[in-house]
Amino acid sequence: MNRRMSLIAMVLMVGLVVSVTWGGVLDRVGAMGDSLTDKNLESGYPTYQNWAMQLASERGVNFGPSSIYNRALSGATTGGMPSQAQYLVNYDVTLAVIWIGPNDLMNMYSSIPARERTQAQLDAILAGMINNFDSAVTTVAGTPAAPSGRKMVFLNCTSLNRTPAISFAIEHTSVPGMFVQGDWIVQQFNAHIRELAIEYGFPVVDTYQYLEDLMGPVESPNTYVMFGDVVVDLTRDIMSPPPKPAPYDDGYWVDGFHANTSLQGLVANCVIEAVNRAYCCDLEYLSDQEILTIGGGTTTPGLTTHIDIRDYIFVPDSPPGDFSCDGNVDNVDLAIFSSAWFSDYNVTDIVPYAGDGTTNLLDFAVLAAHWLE
Ligand SMILES: [Ca+2]
Ligand SMILES: [Ca+2]
Repeated sequence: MNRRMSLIAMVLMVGLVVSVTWGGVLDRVGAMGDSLTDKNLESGYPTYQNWAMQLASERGVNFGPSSIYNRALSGATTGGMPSQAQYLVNYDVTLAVIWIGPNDLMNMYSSIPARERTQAQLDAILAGMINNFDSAVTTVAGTPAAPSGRKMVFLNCTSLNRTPAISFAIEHTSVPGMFVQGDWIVQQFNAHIRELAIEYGFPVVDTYQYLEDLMGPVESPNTYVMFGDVVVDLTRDIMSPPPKPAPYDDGYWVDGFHANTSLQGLVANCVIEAVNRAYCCDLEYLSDQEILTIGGGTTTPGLTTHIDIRDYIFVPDSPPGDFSCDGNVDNVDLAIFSSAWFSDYNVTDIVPYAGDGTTNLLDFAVLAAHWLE
């Protein structure tokens, strides 16, 4: 009997029900960040909902009464994170999500003339960002050696240069190097966030690579992404948005910078994937049609599609098939799997993406492939 066959035999024999959860991690969820997470940005965008608002309204994630645990503020830099973190500690949140960085760069662009910027200044800005981020994380989560018990999800700084607004600026500036400098800072900052995540065992959503892949090659960027049969526009003619045919949705606000509801919905799914894998939660993904509905877009009745975001979530020591979230794929996971056999338990129904409604051999193949990792 080969390894897979013997595992199948074990699945059929093991009747033990094992339930391993990080109970309570979603009891009180806080958010730190800037306008990409700010809950008060609906004016002018009546159908807009960012990732946190979508998780609150569609999945009942508890951000507190009137989302008071969402402390994100439009315009905030990393400098605002320690105080946002202190709020979350005062509210005694169980989980804190942090997504910050772009405004530090925007401040640099506007405050230091591009031609006069020195490497020492770039280093100082980066060091400040890292210091602020670390301080916020320590406030919420303690240290790796002395953890507070609060969990976190890190979203790294997105690739600003790929937003339509900054792409437009890069094309038309006489000092394109200023944006190369900005990108250098972002990449160093993100590398630090990943190291910190490994130290703490927290998941990271790679919003930088997500936007890189979404926008495609720099020389010939993607102009749209499909949500089912709906064209989600990735361009923004900032001066005069052209009329678009239906079914159609805007990926960005008219500023060409802020992700609109559709793209924010994908970020919501990234956070769902992060908490599911890192903390054994079982939140269901938002379907593309659901996200379009939230954003007031056109949907196709009966059509349920999912854009696969799994590549953008990094969970330290978390091989696929680790249903118990302890870092190993072993008998504990097999017991969970076998007790879910042929059920619609979405923790074990991982193939195809977003599941097929059944824990079956497709899912078992993943467990078998990572057995004893
Ligand atoms: Ca396990
Ligand atoms: Ca399945």
